[in-house]
Amino acid sequence: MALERYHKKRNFEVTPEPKGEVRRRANKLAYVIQKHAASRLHYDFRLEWNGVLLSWAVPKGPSLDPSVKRLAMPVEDHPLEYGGFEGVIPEGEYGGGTVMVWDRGTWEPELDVEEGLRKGDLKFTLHGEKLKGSWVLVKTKLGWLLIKHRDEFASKEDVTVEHPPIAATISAELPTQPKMPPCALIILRPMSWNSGK
Ligand SMILES: [Mn+2]
Repeated sequence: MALERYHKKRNFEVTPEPKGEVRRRANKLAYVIQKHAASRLHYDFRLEWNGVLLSWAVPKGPSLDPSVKRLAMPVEDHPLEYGGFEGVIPEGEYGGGTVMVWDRGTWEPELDVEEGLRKGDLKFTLHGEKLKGSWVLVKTKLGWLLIKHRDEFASKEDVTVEHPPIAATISAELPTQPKMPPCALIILRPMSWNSGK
């Protein structure tokens, strides 16, 4: 695995994205999801393997509901440094738009990774802040599917919904104007003189 495709697609004199290199590490394997507001909003799902980040673009983002399958299109391997990248890729550049880290942590393969990738059936456990527990990436004719396995971290809650800060919720519930007293509802009509016609 290498980063040729990653390097070829980008002009590092223009984009703030890291150039990066293949870096094998002995510690835990990194996991990250970046929310990428490119021409189409998507979530970039990345798993460290063999010194790079294996990457899939998930248009709708992950679902905690095991009955929901989310399309995950494989994209080029990214350098490990990319996992910490947040910023704005200039318009007109590859992937132009805002990138922010949406979730991060570590992952553990549940079965042999090379065989899983070859067969198109990669089972793994995520230790993220938002995503936890057992997941699978399955290859189909249309692309890969990201699916949550049934465990204590499965839920019907939509994990991609941004919850507004508590203060904003409270102020939204407060009436913006004091209620009008009933007498103010009497409509005053201007007096008109009978002109005699
Ligand atoms: Mn992307």
